[in-house]
Amino acid sequence: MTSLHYRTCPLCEATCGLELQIEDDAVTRIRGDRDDVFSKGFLCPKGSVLHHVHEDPDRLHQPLIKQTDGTHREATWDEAFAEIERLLLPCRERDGAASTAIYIGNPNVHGSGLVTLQGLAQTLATTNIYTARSVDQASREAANGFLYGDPGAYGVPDLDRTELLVIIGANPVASNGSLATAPDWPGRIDGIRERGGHVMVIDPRRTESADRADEWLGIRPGTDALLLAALANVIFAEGLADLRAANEYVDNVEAVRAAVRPYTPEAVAGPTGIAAETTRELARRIAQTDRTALYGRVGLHTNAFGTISSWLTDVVTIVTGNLDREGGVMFATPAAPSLSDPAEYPDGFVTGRWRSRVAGHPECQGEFPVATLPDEILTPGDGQVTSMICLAGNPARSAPDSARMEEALASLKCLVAVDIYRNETSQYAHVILPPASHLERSHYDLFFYPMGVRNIANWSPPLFEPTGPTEADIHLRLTGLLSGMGSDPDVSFLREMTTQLIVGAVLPELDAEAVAASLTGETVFDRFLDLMLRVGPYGAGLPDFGIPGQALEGSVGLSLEVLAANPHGIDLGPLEPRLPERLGTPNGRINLLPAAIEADLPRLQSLLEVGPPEDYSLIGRRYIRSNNSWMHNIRVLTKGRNRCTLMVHPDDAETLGVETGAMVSVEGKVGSVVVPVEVTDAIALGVVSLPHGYGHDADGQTIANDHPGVNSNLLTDPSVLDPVSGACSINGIPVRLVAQT
Ligand SMILES: Nc1nc2c(c(=O)[nH]1)N[C@H]1C(S)=C(S)[C@@H](COP(=O)(O)OP(=O)(O)OC[C@H]3O[C@@H](n4cnc5c(=O)[nH]c(N)nc54)[C@H](O)[C@@H]3O)O[C@H]1N2
Ligand SMILES: Nc1nc2c(c(=O)[nH]1)N[C@H]1C(S)=C(S)[C@@H](COP(=O)(O)OP(=O)(O)OC[C@H]3O[C@@H](n4cnc5c(=O)[nH]c(N)nc54)[C@H](O)[C@@H]3O)O[C@H]1N2
Ligand code: SF4
Ligand SMILES: [Mo]
Repeated sequence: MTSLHYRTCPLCEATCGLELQIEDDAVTRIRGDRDDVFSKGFLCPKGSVLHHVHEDPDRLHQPLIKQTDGTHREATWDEAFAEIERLLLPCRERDGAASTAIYIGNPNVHGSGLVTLQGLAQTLATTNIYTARSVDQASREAANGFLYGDPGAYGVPDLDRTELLVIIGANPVASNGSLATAPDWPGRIDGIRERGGHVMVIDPRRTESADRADEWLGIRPGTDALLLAALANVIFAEGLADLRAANEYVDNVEAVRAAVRPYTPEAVAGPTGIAAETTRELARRIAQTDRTALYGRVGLHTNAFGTISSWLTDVVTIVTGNLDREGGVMFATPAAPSLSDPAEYPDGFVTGRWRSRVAGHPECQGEFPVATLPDEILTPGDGQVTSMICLAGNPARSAPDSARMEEALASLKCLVAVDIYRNETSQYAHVILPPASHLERSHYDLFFYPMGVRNIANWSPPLFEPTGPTEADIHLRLTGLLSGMGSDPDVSFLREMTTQLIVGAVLPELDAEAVAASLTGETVFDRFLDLMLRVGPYGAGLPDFGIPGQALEGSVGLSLEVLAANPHGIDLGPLEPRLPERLGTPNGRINLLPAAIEADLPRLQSLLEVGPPEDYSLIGRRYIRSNNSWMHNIRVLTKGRNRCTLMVHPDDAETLGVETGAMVSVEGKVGSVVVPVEVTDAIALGVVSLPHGYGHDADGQTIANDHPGVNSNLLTDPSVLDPVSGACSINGIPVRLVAQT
């Protein structure tokens, strides 16, 4: 029997609708769902093989336990949790609660464990919390916190109404976009141009996005903050500043004018490699176009000036009157409100409430930079990390200085990994716990709709019955174990308690038990979602408990039931102005020069004095057919040419005496790799590019192991990071190149 099912793709931030054809309990085809209200049929090669992950013979179905000879053996779930109890609890007893670290990897933000993992982290009662955020968007979130009083207040480019889109250090045609949820970036970029608008890409590499845009500006890696400061400088100097509506709630504009005074286009031309006149013209264009959106991502956020760069992006947006304005940079109004809670910072957003033990890094949103995790594991003393839980992550490939990271992971007394595969990190795990697959769970993009370029709500039920515990139940069982309930706690009791605790936190005045009992949904995640949808801005309310619903034009208020009845999603319309009401700052206003940024600004001055680089500058890249350090075990995606190559400019290749296919040694401060060269004029002179997430030398993924590639993070220096947010510098790494004979 053939049937069609609809669900949102959980693999990246674009939230595409998929149409899955099922025959005899197997997926036989995945296409884009043409009726999806957001993606309208768009999908990428990864979405079309989502079922290959589900069916991958190397995907784990049973837990693995490490044996004394270092190899893993399959175990029952009871054995696995008994082993965790045997290893983890004595570590915590002996070394204290802070000695357990937790690492939360990227797929968690796409998963149904997003609610329960928070309880797990709290139960650990440790300051050693690490996530992929510090190799990603930490700096952007710090700037959100300082400016808008809420690290979760992401301004997104209003892609469908903008006239000028300036993309800085992002490649959405390959990545499908990030911190700006929009299926079909390629189509939306084309749309801007078809409307007579202009798209410009600022990137050291002429990327797939640059090829699709009107203009490409090849900047020297790590210098965007200077360019942005110069743009602000010109806008002020030429009298082009006009805050429009933001005048009513933005303070300290004059202080910013003074702060960017030294950064003239001439002063930044040397370090950025961008001619002064080009910078001037860009500044005028940004100010004089009616609707401009600046959009920065990984290339802008993950470097030593990440927070300053994020702030400056918003300074340019604000002083040209493009914040919170149609076609500019706007804030979504999600159906289920964002998970961040500005109430955590009653006196305004801060970092550095506590510091890491060894290197003294300030916490940011309660986390330390993952760059310093090996320090905490390898340095003896009170508070040393001796055990760790790794949730859907691969720090052995995604974090800086992998050689030292692996040394650290191998030294742990207890490492528990929750992962669907054995990977380069979980090879060191004492226990690996594999959750149910992406098709065996419900899905709702709690994390990504709050950064949508339209307001959308779409929920998908599980396609198949889970054959093992779900991610959330694994979190709950670990939480129970850590709370002294033994290795086999009553998970259904924990589900109920967790739901009631959530209700109590959201609606403290009501009877949590009664409200929880009234919620729809089979899982903690779905019941949480039902609650948040009901009390959200389009919600059905909880009439039985005196909470009225919101009137939705031509429709009933939202609840899980309503979403379940709409498998192609519900379009809640284009973004609407939200300021100043959205601000979480103590005085409800924006301070354009937050104290933490002002204190850090002298550091930017030093970047002006940097001379021409002696070494090459290494940057990363992403491919549409790859997903960070995984999905390399899916043959359809990995077949064809080797993508793990070092891109080199033709003139540099000539200097080095190498051609495409030649091997070079790439040598950085902390390590080196030998990799084949790909000569291409799509990269700036003096810059080389290597994708991250390769180096599959741990057994467990047959296809990935056959084409391992090299691990670019062997070269990443953990000591270079943004001191405000802890965002690590994974781009602009100085390297020497040595041709191999
Ligand atoms: N040099 C360099 N380094 C980088 C980057 C870069 O651009 N350059 N990018 C950085 C960025 S932006 C990020 S987000 C990080 C990502 O880094 P991480 O979050 O540390 O790791 P991933 O590579 O995403 O690996 C995710 C793991 O989760 C598993 N997995 C997939 N789905 C599920 C699931 O549903 N449940 C569970 N339990 N496991 C699952 C996969 O098998 C895989 O092993 O890497 C960062 N590192
Ligand atoms: N296919 C695919 N899609 C993905 C992922 C994936 O691995 N594969 N990962 C997902 C994740 S976790 C994330 S966070 C997003 C990331 O989404 P993006 O940020 O769009 O992806 P990147 O390819 O890392 O783009 C960063 C760009 O910055 C450029 N760059 C490097 N250094 C600098 C610099 O100093 N200045 C400037 N201006 N540019 C610089 C790089 O050349 C690159 O083109 O993608 C997500 N989507
Ligand atoms: S773009 Fe992202 S969400 Fe869309 S199909 Fe591809 S991986 Fe899935
Ligand atoms: Mo990321």
